[in-house]
Amino acid sequence: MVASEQAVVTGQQLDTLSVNTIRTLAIDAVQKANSGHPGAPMALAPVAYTLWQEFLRYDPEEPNWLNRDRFVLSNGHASMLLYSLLYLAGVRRVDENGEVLRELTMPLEEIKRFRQLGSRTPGHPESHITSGVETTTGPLGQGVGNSVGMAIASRWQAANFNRPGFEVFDFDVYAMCSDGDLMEGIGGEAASLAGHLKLSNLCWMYDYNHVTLDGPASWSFSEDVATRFIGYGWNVTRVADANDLDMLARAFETFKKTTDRPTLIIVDTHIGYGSPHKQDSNASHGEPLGEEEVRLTKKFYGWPEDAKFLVPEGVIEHFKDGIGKRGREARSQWGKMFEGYTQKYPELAERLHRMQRRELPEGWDKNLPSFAADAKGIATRESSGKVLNALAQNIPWLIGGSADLATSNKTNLNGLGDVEAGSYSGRNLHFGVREHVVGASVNGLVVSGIRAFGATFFNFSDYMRASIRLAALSEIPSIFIFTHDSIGVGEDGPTHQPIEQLASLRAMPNLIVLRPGDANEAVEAWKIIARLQHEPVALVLTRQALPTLDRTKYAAASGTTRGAYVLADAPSGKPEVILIGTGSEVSLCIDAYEKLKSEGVQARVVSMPSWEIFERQDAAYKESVLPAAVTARVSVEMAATFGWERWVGLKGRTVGMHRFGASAPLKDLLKFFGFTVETVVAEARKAMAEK
Ligand SMILES: Cc1ncc(C[n+]2csc(CCOP(=O)(O)OP(=O)(O)O)c2C)c(N)n1
Ligand SMILES: [Mg+2]
Repeated sequence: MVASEQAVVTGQQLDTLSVNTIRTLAIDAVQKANSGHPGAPMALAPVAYTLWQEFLRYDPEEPNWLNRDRFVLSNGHASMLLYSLLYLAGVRRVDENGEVLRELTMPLEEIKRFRQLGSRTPGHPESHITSGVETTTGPLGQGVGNSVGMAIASRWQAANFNRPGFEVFDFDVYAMCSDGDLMEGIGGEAASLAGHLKLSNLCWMYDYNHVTLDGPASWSFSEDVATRFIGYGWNVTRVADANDLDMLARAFETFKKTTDRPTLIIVDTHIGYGSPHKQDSNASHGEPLGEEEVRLTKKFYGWPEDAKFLVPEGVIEHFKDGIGKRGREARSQWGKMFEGYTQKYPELAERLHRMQRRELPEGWDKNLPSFAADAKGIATRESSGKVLNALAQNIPWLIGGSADLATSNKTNLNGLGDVEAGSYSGRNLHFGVREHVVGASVNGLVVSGIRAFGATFFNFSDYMRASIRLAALSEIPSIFIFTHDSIGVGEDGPTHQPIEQLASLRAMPNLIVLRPGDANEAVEAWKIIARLQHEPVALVLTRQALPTLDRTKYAAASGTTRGAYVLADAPSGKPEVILIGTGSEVSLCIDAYEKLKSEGVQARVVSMPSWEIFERQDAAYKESVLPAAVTARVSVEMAATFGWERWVGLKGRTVGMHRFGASAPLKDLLKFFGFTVETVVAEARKAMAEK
């Protein structure tokens, strides 16, 4: 009796000690960096602690485990919370090849280097920098958006890989979030979609602290969040005191028991108004506490006031006995089951192996279409749709959907079923008119091993941009398909006609932008996309038909793989002028070229479906396509000309868009905006005259 009472007391003390270690590590790291947010990690420490220590099925020794529960810190400004957990739980580092190393992903030294150059503790969690970080967060709302994709991934993988007696996938997804995450529109889209899909494996923990950066949340946020989420079809539960570990545990148990809806746990926290002994002040919110405040706060926690980065004896062992032991047991049990699975279903196991390594299956490129020359031609959205369908036959984990435009985007995977509430095995996702969460959930699917794509009109890529950017930053191969790529849209008018989107996406580091010029370039584009492992792609396609070029007359479409290639050359091989086109303007360049040729001008046409890929080619190849000596160059693209100086040079000319478009039949727009053979020929002559 006495002994067990003793044990209870010790257990509670260790709980408190562990929670306060998370808090003080965050305080010290933020103070040392003199930058960052200590408030949220301090307040959320007990929530994260309870989750990790008691519930999260996660083996710190095997952070790659396929069926691990996922933890997403959507309020990425609380990064120190995650870094402290990774350190205290002893999570191992995983290298770029997916090998688990002996080394820890988060040694204490890295916490001491919080927010410093080259550290594994950047201001906001970055998954490609710090293994154990499941997804990059910081832009509020993106993490909760990712969590929906991850929860879909769990369900989809379960539906496709589990077999009787072999529960390979049943992982849960937990996302911590703040007022900002729920104020953001994307948070609403994500919650709406998750509720619709009845993702009962998804749990959000909302830090209801009544405060944002500028001041009390009440200045700008007064809706009843609980009622809103109930309206979305969520299960909503509340923990009135974040420090009540029993109540927190009960909330997580409620989540585990709920089988028909996602769960929102609203956790009342108060610390955000300042340090705990100074509840009326907002001064320190979102900023380091300051030395004096650090001292007082530590005193409040019963911590040695002068200790820095103190990890009391027993805390790390306590984590080992908690999440460590539970995680190891769960994973090793799973491992035994998976051995049997591998024996019985070697093909499925092999599939999972490849998915995890972002490899392609054997024969991934068989039966891809090729297109015969045809003057009338076919829109690249159509040709792309055909290639996508062929690839989907070969790559069983290629799945995706559109923001309610699949019929227009030609992204339906015919005959391959749908993902619906309660039935998750299909290959077509129906995102609804929710572009923001298309982007974020595609990223969540991709970090879960699925090759996912999302689609909409190119003009609305703006809505997805924040997610595209995170895919690029975190080096994941998300696929974004955009059709209706220019004023070629015609009658729908300027609200639907992209102008600056090409330039703006080309400005984004590590994003591949591909704008194929005809059906066969679209095939080549998809071959490039399929092989990407560390870069997302924006595939930019037309609504209107484009001629399918005669490749016996002009160069092969395989030149696409080099980003730009000589499609038609001057008969002498020594061009006086170079016309550079992308997408729908390639055939216009060809027509202008034929005209110039008939007039005795030595012209060359360069098709340039991807600036980024061309940039990477060696100098000799680039020189062979765009010889430095030929300064008479004309770019032709139905988009903002911003950036084309790079390729046409100071003496070059650009044919492009200098204003928003207009609502009219395409043939009138082409004439009005000067996308005609006459204009291109005239510009070519001007360029030649200037040299
Ligand atoms: C999309 C986006 N907008 C703005 C910010 C800058 N920012 C960081 S935290 C924050 C708000 C903080 O309030 P809350 O979300 O309630 O988090 P708390 O401070 O309570 O932890 C803002 C506006 C951001 N990170 N992401
Ligand atoms: Mg807040």
